[in-house]
Amino acid sequence: MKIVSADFVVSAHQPADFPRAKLPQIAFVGRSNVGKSSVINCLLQRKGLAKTSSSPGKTRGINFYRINNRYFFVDLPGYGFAKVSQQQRLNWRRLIEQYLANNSFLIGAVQILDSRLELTDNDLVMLRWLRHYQIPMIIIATKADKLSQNQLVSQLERLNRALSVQGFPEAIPFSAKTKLGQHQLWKAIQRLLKSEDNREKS
Ligand SMILES: Nc1nc2c(ncn2[C@@H]2O[C@H](COP(=O)(O)OP(=O)(O)OP(=O)(O)O)[C@@H](O)[C@H]2O)c(=O)[nH]1
Ligand SMILES: [Mg+2]
Repeated sequence: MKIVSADFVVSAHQPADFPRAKLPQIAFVGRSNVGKSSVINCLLQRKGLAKTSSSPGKTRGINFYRINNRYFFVDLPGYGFAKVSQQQRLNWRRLIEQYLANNSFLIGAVQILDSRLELTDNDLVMLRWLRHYQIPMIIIATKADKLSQNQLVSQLERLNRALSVQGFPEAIPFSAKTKLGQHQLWKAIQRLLKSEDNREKS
């Protein structure tokens, strides 16, 4: 995909902040610090567009990026960060549900997992939300560069087994550092965008 433009639009803290442009949206979800912003920067080949940080909980609002004036990439705040108050957790939950529910522009979500870790309860809650709202999902297992080839193979097997037991699709191995999986992920995203184009035409 040729990226002609990629612009930060807004960091939404309430539904009134969501952009009104009638463009399809692809959301990026995952636990805090898993590498969501890095995946977006990697796909767009823009180093600092989505803010990344080694301290978790960096992305607090829902950040919208307009790509080629045709669609949005949407960076959701991460879940599972221990050092937040009960109130912040509730706010997070409400904002995400308000975003996911009845959003006809949301044509798909990229669920990001850490290739080194097991599927967490929070990951499962998120995946079930996506399924509940019938949002097509792409799953990736990032930070693959932190594993040896053998470790990656066995970790992926474990993750994919846990995912398939719950009826979810397999994870694409990914690394924002080495760009492993970048083309496969773009292809999957383009498939979603294309099916949206076809739906609009019909
Ligand atoms: N080695 C390696 N490090 C990565 C990769 N992806 C992200 N990181 C690092 O992991 C840390 C967190 O990355 P972010 O992209 O900020 O993660 P995030 O999910 O957006 O974090 P929050 O917005 O805080 O929830 C940063 O230090 C990144 O440099 C990867 O594929 N490989
Ligand atoms: Mg982030």
